[in-house]
Amino acid sequence: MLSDLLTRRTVLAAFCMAGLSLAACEKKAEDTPADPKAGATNKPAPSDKPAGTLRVGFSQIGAESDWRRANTESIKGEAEKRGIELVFADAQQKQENQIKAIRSFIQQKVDVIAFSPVVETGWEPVLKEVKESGIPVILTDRAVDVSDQSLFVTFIGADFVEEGRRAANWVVKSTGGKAMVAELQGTPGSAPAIDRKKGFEEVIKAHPDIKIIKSQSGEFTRAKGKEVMETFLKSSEGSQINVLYAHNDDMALGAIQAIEEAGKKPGVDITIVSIDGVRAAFEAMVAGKLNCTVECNPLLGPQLFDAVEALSAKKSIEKRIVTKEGVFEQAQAAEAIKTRQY
Ligand code: GYE
Repeated sequence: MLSDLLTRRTVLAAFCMAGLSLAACEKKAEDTPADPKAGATNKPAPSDKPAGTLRVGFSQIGAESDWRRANTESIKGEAEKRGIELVFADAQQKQENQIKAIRSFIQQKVDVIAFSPVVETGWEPVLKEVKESGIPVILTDRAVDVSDQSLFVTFIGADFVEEGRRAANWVVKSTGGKAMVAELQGTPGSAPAIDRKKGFEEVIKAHPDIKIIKSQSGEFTRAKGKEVMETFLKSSEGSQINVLYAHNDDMALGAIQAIEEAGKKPGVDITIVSIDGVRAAFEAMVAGKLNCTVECNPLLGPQLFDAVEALSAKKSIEKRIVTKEGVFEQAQAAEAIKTRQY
């Protein structure tokens, strides 16, 4: 329809006036689709997205946990709701796949590149390439360790050190400051594994009777959490473990199975605290098998696309956007589960 075409052009003009980068506007102009029904003579569009539609490349880590799946759904759902075209790539836990995806987003000339970095280090070269292309980068969920902070516009996500502190404070409170702790760490080299360990250790330093006697990565998955907990329990210190600190709920849920198979009562013989606050963790708390979960909100879609839209409108955005989270104990689980969104 001619009116459609005019609307698209108006949107395009408004979009360009709003101050998106010149390159982006040129691309939008070039992408203005021909409308065969209106008998338009413009060249066929290289992409079938309507002019003015924002296109965002997003590189996701994978689907290792319930948290991650909720995060992916939030991002996909929010893009769809706002009419933003999302080019989504799943890296299957590999940094090299994320780097490839980011390079392909540069080639596709997306308007914004967003990603959740699997590990903290090793991003400088590819982020420099993105900077040269003029495409802004938004980090979601996990941070990167780079010396040049201009390589990304903002980092949206939780404060993982604080989550680790919260888990430790809960252990101090519930054990009276005396515990033999087994720790299941997240993906080696990832921001949440590094920071959740750091925050936890920072708090227990003041409590000499709380000791971490076992600590290993369970890679944020249920299967690995179960496997590593089995080896903890079978080790010579296995019978001393009376607290489990898992860097995410999925590993705690796997460990619960291992504890049961070893003939012990999770939540009773071994007190368990984990991080995320996914539905299955609340169910385990209602069943008395998990004692506490420290919330980490995966529903980052709205904040991500608020930032994308603010960028395209040349509005200034904060360098660090922190998500708000709580701590939930068994006694609150039955009530809280009713309103959980993930
Ligand atoms: O805690 C874990 C996931 O980066 C916060 O990654 C995220 C973590 C989350 O796999 O379940």
